[in-house]
Order: sequence, then structure tokens, then C-alpha cells
Amino acid sequence: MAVLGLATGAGHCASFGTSVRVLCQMYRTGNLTKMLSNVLIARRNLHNTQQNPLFGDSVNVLGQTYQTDDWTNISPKVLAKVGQNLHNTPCNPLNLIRKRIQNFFYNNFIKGGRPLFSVYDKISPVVTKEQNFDNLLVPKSHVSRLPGESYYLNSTYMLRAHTSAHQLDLIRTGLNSFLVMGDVYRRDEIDRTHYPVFHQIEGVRLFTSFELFQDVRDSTNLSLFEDGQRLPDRQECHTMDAVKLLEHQLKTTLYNLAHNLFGADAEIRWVDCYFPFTHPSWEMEVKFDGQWLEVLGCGIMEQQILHAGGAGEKVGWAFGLGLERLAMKLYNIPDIRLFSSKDSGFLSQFNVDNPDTPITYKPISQYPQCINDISFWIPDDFSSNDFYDIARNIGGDLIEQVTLVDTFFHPKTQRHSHCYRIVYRHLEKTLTQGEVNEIHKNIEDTAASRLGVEIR
Ligand code: FA5
Ligand code: MG
Repeated sequence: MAVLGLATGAGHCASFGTSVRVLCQMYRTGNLTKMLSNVLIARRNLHNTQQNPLFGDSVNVLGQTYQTDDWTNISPKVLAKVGQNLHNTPCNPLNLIRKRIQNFFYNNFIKGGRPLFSVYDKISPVVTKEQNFDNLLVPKSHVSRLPGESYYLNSTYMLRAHTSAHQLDLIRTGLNSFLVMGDVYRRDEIDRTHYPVFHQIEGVRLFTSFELFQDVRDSTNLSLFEDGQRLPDRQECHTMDAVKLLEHQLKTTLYNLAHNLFGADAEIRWVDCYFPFTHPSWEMEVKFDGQWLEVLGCGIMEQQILHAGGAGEKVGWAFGLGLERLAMKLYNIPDIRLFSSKDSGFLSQFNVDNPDTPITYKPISQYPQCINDISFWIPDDFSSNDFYDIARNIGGDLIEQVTLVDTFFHPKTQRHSHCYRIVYRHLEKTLTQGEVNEIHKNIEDTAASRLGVEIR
């Protein structure tokens, strides 16, 4: 269950089921706070004298050792995903869509001839509870702190549950506009649209009074701050002028991004919601497969966070995008579980250099793969791409993937050799080894005659 925000809109967002509506109700009445405090206290009092059954005394994550304690609840399966960095892996759908989003911000926000937003895509997913929660004003009793909701390394460290965990640190360094991209981890349900390991892009943009009001015709009487009351549509310290401009900028930016990704016809709607670190807050939903799918959360940043970051004289907006869900819509991928697939039938469909290449996902064949290798000595002017072309031209749709799996240099003959693995699979039937051998032989013969390679 995604719990960093609570949706309050009439048509509740896809990531929150009925149980969350009940939670919302409990949250408002205070019963939830009471119940959660008890659970957390009981949890803290639970003195565990035994070693962690899975990891012993310590757990190693990305080369760092963390002492285990009674908070440790990370699983080896999840640990194996840390460091995969699919958002930085070429030809992965998450890398392609991340490049599209990054380019959108590079192209649309330019200051002094340079991109306004700086990009951080290699920040470690290991954060403190302080970074993940306290820095973002998440109440001590908030449901997202429960051990059942996040992956803890110990009572101090956890795997970030959202990229918002880096907001305050980056603001403290003096940054005004940045994007943070990375893997995030939640003990969430698994279904078509939820997975315990997924990827987010965080965006933050801060404004001085001059920057926010510079395009307003008569801005002499406008200011960012006033002493007021917290209302559903603004924080106590913000003027209505500032909030309305911020909301307009934020929603226009994200609306344009969604249309840039999905085309002008995409159906998009906004839902009011609650996050501890923004007010007011919204979620965007897009129509996907006939249903509304929540793809991002956003809002006007809580002024207290900007104060803590040394930027109290500015105001800002922030958003957090769910990359898998956006990619599901962009490439028509029906199930989020496919992103963790190592199946070449899935991955090979995203094997393009240009992120703007239109791709529509074709369901992976249920039939078995046949894998044949081919090794040859290469001439000096050999290019792997020429071989890929030959293989694809001859094998057509039966070829799922061609990869260079080995290279070898013979010191005596001074010749180089390449070994390629070709994965064959038919969409509608089981291929026989005989059928595959025939195509494979044809590829060998054509490579020898056209490229001058010598089959080994
Ligand atoms: C957050 O994570 C907030 N940090 C977003 C935010 C940032 C709000 C900055 C305001 C300002 P939420 O829990 O709603 O919010 O998650 C954001 C997005 O991540 C969702 O809209 C969804 O696209 C994606 N997401 C959430 N849970 C999962 C999951 N289990 N599997 C896949 N995607 C998920
Ligand atoms: Mg949400």
C-alpha cells in the first residue's frame, strides 16, 4: 500500500484501495495516530537478543556494512535489486523514459543558455529515517513509518521509500532547481500497478519573489508571504497570488510533460490529495486500459522545509513521478512485473539508442526460446552492427535478441574473434531445433560471404 500521501479526492487514486479510505477516516479522527503510536512503541520495546536470522550481525549494502538490529527487515530478494540502477541502464525502458523526461526539462527550462534543472541519478538509495521522514515533516505516527511499510537496514538506516528523501539535503547545498532519479523501495502489495521496487523522479523548483512574479504585468503590490490561516488551498504564510501562480506553473509543467510523452489525446485528470511535505497537494491520473492510473504526486512545498534548507525567503513546488507507471502508459506495457523481467523478449523491444523512437510493447511469446551461438574470426573493418543487420534480415521476427557474448584475440595469428548469441522464439508456435539450425546456417553463410568473417 502506498502511504506517503493520502488521496482525498472524490475518485480516489488507483494506488489506494478501500483500506486507505478507511485509513483516511481514521487519520482524520485521530484513531489511526493512537493505534500507530502503540504499534511503534511496542516495536521499539521489542528487545531482540537473537541475531538476524537472514543476515547475522550485519548486512552489506553497496559496499557499506550496517549492524542489524530489531528493525532489520530487508530481504535478500530486495537486497539483490539494490545497485541494479535500471534507470541508468542503456536500452532499458526506464532509462529511455527517464531520458525523455530529462530532455523535456532541459528543452523547456533554460536560463542563460544552460539547462535550469540539474540532474542527480546516482545518489545511494540507503538513507536515514531522518532523511526519508523527519526532514519531510512526516509525523512520528504516520503509517509510512511502520516496519510493515518500508525496508529497514537497522533502526537508523533504510532504503529510501521515495526520492523526496533527498529534497532537503539538495536545497541545503543551495540548489534551486533539480531532478533526482532513482530506485525506491516499499513493502507494498504486488499487482499490475504496484511493485516493491520501483523508480521515481523527483523535481523541485524554487522561486524568489522576482522570479515568480516577473511575468505579471503589474507586480508592484505582489508578495510571496503574509500572516494568515492555513486553508485547504494554501499554507498560513503564503499569499493567494503566490500559491495560484505556483499551482498554475506546476500543473502546466506536468500537464505538458504528460502530453509530450503520451500525445495530445491522452486523458488526464487532477485529484486533490495530502502529503506531509506539500500543501496544497495533487496527484495526476492518466487513463490507461480504460482505468485511471495514478502516475505522480506533487504540490506546493511546505515553507518549513525551505526554512530548514536555508531558502526561507523563496517558495517552491515539487513533484514525484512513478517511472514504471509512466512507462506502462507510454509503451503500452500491461503489467508492472514485466519491468523486473530479464526475458530477452521483453528487453529486446527497447533496444534503441534514440529515446524518442516510438515503441509499442508486443506481448512476449509463451513458446520456448532456442539459443544458438555463432563464433567467427573477424576482418579488420568488421562492424558488429553489420552482423546484427544480417541476422535480423534473415531471422526477422523469429529473432528475439542478438548479443556479443565473448571476444578473443589470438596472439600468434594476431586475429580477433567474436562470439554472438542469437535467441530465437516464435510468437505462435514452438520452433524445432531443425528449423532454427536452418536459419542459423543461413546467417553464418551470409555473414561469411558478405562480411568476410571466417566461421570457427
Ligand atoms: C510520493 O512518493 C511522494 N514523495 C511524491 C511527491 C513528491 C509529492 C514531491 C509531492 C512532492 P506517492 O506515494 O503517491 O508519493 O508515489 C508517487 C508515485 O510513485 C505514484 O503516483 C506512483 O506513480 C508511484 N508509485 C507509488 N507506489 C508504487 C508502487 N508500489 N509501484 C509502482 N509505482 C508506485
Ligand atoms: Mg500516491
